[in-house]
Amino acid sequence: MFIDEVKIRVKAGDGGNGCLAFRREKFVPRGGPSGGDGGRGGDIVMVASNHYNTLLHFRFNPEHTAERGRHGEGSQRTGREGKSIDLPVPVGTTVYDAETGDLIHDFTKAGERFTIAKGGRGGRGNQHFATSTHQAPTEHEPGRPGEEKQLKLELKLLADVGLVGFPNAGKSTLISRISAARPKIADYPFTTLEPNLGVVSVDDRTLVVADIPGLIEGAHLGHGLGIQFLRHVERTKLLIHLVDVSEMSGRDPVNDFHVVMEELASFDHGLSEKPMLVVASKIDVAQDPARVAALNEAASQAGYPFYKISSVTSEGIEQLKYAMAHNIPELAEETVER
Ligand SMILES: Nc1nc2c(ncn2[C@@H]2O[C@H](COP(=O)(O)OP(=O)(O)OP(=O)(O)O)[C@@H](O)[C@H]2O)c(=O)[nH]1
Ligand SMILES: [Mg+2]
Repeated sequence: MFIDEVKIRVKAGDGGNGCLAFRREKFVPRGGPSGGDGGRGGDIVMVASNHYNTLLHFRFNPEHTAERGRHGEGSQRTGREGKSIDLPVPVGTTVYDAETGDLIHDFTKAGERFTIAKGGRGGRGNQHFATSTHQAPTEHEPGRPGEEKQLKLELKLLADVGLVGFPNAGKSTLISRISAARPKIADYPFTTLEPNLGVVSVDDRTLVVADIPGLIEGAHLGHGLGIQFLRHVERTKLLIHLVDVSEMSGRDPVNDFHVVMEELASFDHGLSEKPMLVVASKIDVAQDPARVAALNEAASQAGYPFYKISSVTSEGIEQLKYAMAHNIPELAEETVER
């Protein structure tokens, strides 16, 4: 469930052919063989990048071919080399040969480069085949084919954003709204028993959002499903704290907010210091604006930005998506660069 997987095909460029040519020049009586070599084909190089956190970009684009080398020409001209291609992959990507299942490479740090398919060598032109007894060689080599491989890429997904809140707060409904994930949603607490991950696109960026089982008072003592699932959001860069502001919950939103904050603090592991957006959910069925205002006030006092959404009418969903992207440091930086 936490593994993103994609199959791709890569084909490095073929080498150019060696040329068969003889020098023919005015006033040079016996021109020798002059066929140049073919150029090398381009390589396919994978480069680990921090700018990608999923393999989604390969899903839309599973075939990559590098340019072939140009053929050699007369007058000993070597063909131009084919251009190599860089394929960015997220740090943490593991590459397997899709046919044999063998591990080819594991990308562990940003900037790491690995040539996954080598371009073919160019063929030699006839100029190389001349010897003292063989002065007019007609031999010339074809270029070698570039390597071609079927690859399987795997990436253990780490969530960028964690959804926390009471059971039934609408966490799974939200993730199903903003991503392709289709977790179970139901009108009772503890519908989600295992974390779900969704990949959310904001402009041309992607972020991974984790939906985890709800927390209740005393979760750190093992009440409800406990706080064990919080380890799945421990390494996220941002938390979204959903608070049901409808009357249906039968509880006070401000109280819910504090209860969850205390459970996060009990789990510790830096969760209470993480950037957080406080989000009032089910705003479409919230009758009493005072409850929403009170939650807004509590969030501001604690220093967190506040948003209001309805996953049913879509109110506030786009704003929340952009707020997520802007509150994740690397993503925000890139948005500025563009
Ligand atoms: N009216 C309305 N209902 C919503 C909204 N979001 C969620 N719900 C309903 O609230 C109920 C609970 O939603 P879930 O998404 O399962 O809640 P959850 O937070 O994932 O709950 P657990 O997995 O049990 O922790 C479902 O009946 C949803 O249809 C909303 O924006 N408006
Ligand atoms: Mg759920």
